[in-house]
Amino acid sequence: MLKEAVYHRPKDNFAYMYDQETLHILLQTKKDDVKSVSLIFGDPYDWKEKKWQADSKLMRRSGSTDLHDYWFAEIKPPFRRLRYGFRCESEEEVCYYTEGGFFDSMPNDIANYFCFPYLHAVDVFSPPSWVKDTVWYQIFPERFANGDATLDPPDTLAWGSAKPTPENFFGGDFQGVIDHLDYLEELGINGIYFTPIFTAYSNHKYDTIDYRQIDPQFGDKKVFRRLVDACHKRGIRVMLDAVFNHSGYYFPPFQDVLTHQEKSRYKDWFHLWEFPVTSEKHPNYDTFGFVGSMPKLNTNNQEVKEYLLRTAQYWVEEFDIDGWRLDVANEVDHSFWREFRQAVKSIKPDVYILGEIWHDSMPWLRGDQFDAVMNYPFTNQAIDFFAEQKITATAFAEAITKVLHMYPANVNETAFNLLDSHDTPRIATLAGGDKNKIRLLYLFQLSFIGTPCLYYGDEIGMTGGQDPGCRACMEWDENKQDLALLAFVRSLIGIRKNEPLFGNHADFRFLETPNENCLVYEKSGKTGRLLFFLNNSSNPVLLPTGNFGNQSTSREWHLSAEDGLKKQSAKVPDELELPPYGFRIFE
Ligand code: ARE
Repeated sequence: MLKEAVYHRPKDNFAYMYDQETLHILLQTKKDDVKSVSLIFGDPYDWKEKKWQADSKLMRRSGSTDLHDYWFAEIKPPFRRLRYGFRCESEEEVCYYTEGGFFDSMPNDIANYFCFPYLHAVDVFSPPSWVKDTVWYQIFPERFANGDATLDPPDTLAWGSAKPTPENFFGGDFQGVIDHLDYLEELGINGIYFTPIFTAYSNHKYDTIDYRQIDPQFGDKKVFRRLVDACHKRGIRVMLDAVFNHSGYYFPPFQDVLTHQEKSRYKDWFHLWEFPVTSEKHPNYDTFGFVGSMPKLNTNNQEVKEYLLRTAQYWVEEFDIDGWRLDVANEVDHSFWREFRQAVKSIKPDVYILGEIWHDSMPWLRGDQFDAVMNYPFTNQAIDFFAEQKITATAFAEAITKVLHMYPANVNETAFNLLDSHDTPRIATLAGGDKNKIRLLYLFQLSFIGTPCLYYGDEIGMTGGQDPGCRACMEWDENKQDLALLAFVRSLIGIRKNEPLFGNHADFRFLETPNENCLVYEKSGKTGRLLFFLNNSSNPVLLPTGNFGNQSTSREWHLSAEDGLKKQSAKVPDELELPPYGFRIFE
């Protein structure tokens, strides 16, 4: 056994409360090294005749990555306390792994064991319950629809008349969104994420001037309130973008600094290096990236803190918004985010907090800061496999398994799974315009656990490269929309909402594939199980199903744009025919 590869810590993704009674324990070992693992566990105070009363439970292999196997067990400690260790068995040996190291036989001294001291209900990671059943739709307000031409900023171009540039404006606004709520409701989404809407200089509005005002090009507070109410009436939640890492150049406190320099009462609101403060050539203050027009805010300053936290509360309190997406969340201090959580949840306990972090984000997902992060590690793998076909089915399964094992299961259930965004090229462009690939991307995203987010216009096949290319005006001319793709996405969203196994109420796992172009996965839950077979290639495939064909499936699901979902009696055949980019689903 390769002992160096055996890993556990009694926290985070390796040991966590799934709910207030249930502990999940995981162990990592070298791939294909250990044959079986048992959890040895007991209450720390349960002794008889000087002997600790430990129990044992076989752990199941919950997944494999390129390097590791993961072993999983669920325990409900009757007194909410646990000491535990692992019995690992390989071909050549048996050993016991504990906090005190490795032993040939079970150690007697309880001090050696891992310790989960107490299951406190208050410490359980608890995102709002509605998020689990949400399908998000991301809107870049300047580019969704122009519903009120009287608000257009100077030099507004005719809708869709030019390619998006970092500077141009097309006049998208809230009235435009209100006008198209029927479209969104029919699509089936039930959450909208708006990129910034507060007064700012640029077309993307990430350079805030006034955090308490709606940008006049989008409308005013009255129309925003109408928008939120109209969404709520249709069961659609509303999430706004909080750009608290930095302000815009024209944010009055920063302007005050430029004017009054050392004498400015706002000089501690920013991270200034020296006086005179200047943005000429290279800014001499901390910024987002190297962008002089985005001075970094000092979120450790009491006044800044109060100002931003009050702002966050204001939009929840006054406008009943349902969520905050936090821009550049990982460059703001943890202490600020802890206070942020308390502040907004004290107004509305089920408000959703989503951090924009592109990397492994465990430190923000321990229950005291965010409810989710934007799951770009998922995005990257989905693009590599489906859109760009750069990796095999096994490599994809291993990579996604790794992403899943980065976090506790309850964190994965609310992960914000996106395929692209206003910061990346669109999927249609990444997939070289191949709609077959896009269909598989959506099928995987919408049948995966977590909460999926669609980027406006992807559902009708819009293309666009890296920012600003991905920010074109929404195409409203039906003759230019891919209506077949739209119908397909609409029916997938419908299935996700109506079939708990397809949606977020089932366990997900990959099955070993006999063909490197084909992905096989299973969703299982209280009501049964689903088996998915996806052919990610332009050739037809005859897939031997020896490994899973004999399992008790009884119906095949047929999905068509016209009739939605139809279920037909069928078993998985010994050899499964999959057309190019085809998929089949069995129940
Ligand atoms: C503009 C130009 C860009 C140019 C950039 C730098 O459009 O082409 O590269 O300037 O000069 C907003 C606007 C952008 C604008 C930017 C600066 O939307 O159009 O870019 O402001 O003016 C990292 C951060 C992540 C951040 C991305 C962009 O970690 O937080 O970079 N995303 C948010 C928003 C953006 C927004 C800002 C931040 C600023 O979502 O829209 O930009 O408020 C890797 C790294 C990630 C990195 C990611 C993307 O994976 O690991 O950390 O994200 O790439 O670069």
